[in-house]
Amino acid sequence: MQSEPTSTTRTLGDLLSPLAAQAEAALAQYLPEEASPEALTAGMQYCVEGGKRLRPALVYLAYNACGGGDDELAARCAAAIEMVHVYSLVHDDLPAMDDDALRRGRPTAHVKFGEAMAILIGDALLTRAMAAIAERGTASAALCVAELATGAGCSGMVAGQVADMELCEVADGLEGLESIHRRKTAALLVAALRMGALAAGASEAQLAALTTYGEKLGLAFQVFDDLLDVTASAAELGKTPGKDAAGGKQTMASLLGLDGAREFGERLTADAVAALAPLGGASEPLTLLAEYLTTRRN
Ligand code: GRG
Repeated sequence: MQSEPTSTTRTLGDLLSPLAAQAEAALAQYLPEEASPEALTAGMQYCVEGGKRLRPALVYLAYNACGGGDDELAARCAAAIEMVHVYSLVHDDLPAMDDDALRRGRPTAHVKFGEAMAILIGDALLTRAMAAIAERGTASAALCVAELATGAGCSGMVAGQVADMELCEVADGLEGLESIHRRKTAALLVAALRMGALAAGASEAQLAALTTYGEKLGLAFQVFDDLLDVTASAAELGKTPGKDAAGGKQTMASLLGLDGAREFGERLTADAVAALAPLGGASEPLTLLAEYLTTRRN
C-alpha cells in the first residue's frame, strides 16, 4: 500500500493545486466582462490558461494566515493578480521586448493572435484586473487596488522591466541585478501577499511581516528562475530556456556560479521564512511554499 505523502515529500503541485482550483473559479467569474468583444475575451482566456497560479496562491495563503474576512475580496484579488501577471508575460514576450514564441508550453499571444491583438489583450487584462477589485466597492478594496497598481507600476514591475531592458541607469553587478529583481519579480509577490492580508483586515505588524517575506521570496524565486534558465528543458519550463546566456545577460547564475546562486537562493528562502515569525503557526503553508519553490522545475 502506498503511504500518504508527508509534508516533506509533498510536491509544490500538492500544495498549490487546491489553491489553483480556487484561482480558476475566481478567474472564470471575474475575468469576463459582458461588453468585451468575443475575440478579445477569448484571447484573454487563452493567455491566462496554464501557469502555476503562484500569485493567487500567495493571496489566499496570506488571507488565511491573517484569519480571513472578506472571501469575495480575496477571490477578486486572486483573479486580478493573475491577470496582471499574465499581462506582463504577454507584453514581455512581444518582439519589442523578449521576442519569445513559447509560453506555458504554447504559442505566445502575438504568435497566436498577431502583435496588435497581443498588446490589446495585455492592456485589457491589466485594466480588467483593477476593475475586478474596485467593483467590490469597499475601503479595503480601494487599498488593494492601490497595492496592485503600485506593485505592477512605475516603481514596481514596470520599473524593473525598464531597468532589465537597460532603458534607464542600473548599478553594475549584484546590486543592480537585485534592484531589477526586487521590482520586476518581488514587487508583484509582495502585492499579492498584502492584498490577501488586507482582505483579512490584517494588522500593521502582519502586513510588515508579509512584506518582508514577499521581498525575500521574490528575490529567491528569481534566483531559482535564473538557475532553471540554465538547468531545465523547454519541456519542463514551457518556455525557451537558455535565453539569458544566449543574450549575454547578467544573471545570478552568471554572477555567482550555479552553486553560489543556489546557496544565495537558499539563504534568501531562510530569511523569508524567518520573517513569518510574528504570524505564528497560521503561516506554516507560506513556509512550505517558500521551501518547495527551491526545488521547482518550472
Ligand atoms: C512587460 C511590464 C512588463 C513586465 C514584464 C513578468 C516579466 C516582467 C517578465 C517575464 C520574464 C521574467 C523572468 C519575469 C520575472 C518573473 C517571472 C519569473 C515570471 C514567471 O512567473 P511564473 O514562473 O510563471 O510564476 P507561470 O507561467 O507559472 O505563471
